[in-house]
Amino acid sequence: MPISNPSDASPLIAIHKADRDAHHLGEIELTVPHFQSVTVTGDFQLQKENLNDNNTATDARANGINQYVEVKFYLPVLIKQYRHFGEVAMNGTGRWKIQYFDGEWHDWETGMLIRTTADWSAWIEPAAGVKLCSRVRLVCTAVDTAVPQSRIMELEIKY
Ligand SMILES: [Ca+2]
Repeated sequence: MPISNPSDASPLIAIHKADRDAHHLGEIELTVPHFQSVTVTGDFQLQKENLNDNNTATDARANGINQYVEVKFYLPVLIKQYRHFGEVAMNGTGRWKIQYFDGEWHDWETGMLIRTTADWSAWIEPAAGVKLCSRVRLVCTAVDTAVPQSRIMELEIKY
């Protein structure tokens, strides 16, 4: 029904906007299954698809600084925390960072220590906070000197 009086419309608009925000914010909180459903792109040396294949026995490998794996979402999502699973051949000298894209690339987490044990890190909430983004990247910022090659069994990001 058309509303001819603007004073009648504004409360309705406010209610609708609140409903819309609640509805959409609920939908776009990233989950691990959503993160794992994306086919990655990027320029890791080897096996980039192993980063989010829900298998902690398969590793992704980088052998150069700035090599990355990218996860692109169909719609923007909210990210809040991440964890990663290590590989025992590493000696701990490798470093990663995570970037997010909201129209341009930003660092979300930097100085991530490569893991040297076959287990998960804790869930980590970067100091940069919750971000709404359409893509994320894991980037190699230092190649582990053990092989030399930086290996990661699995990365998980979620709200
Ligand atoms: Ca894997």
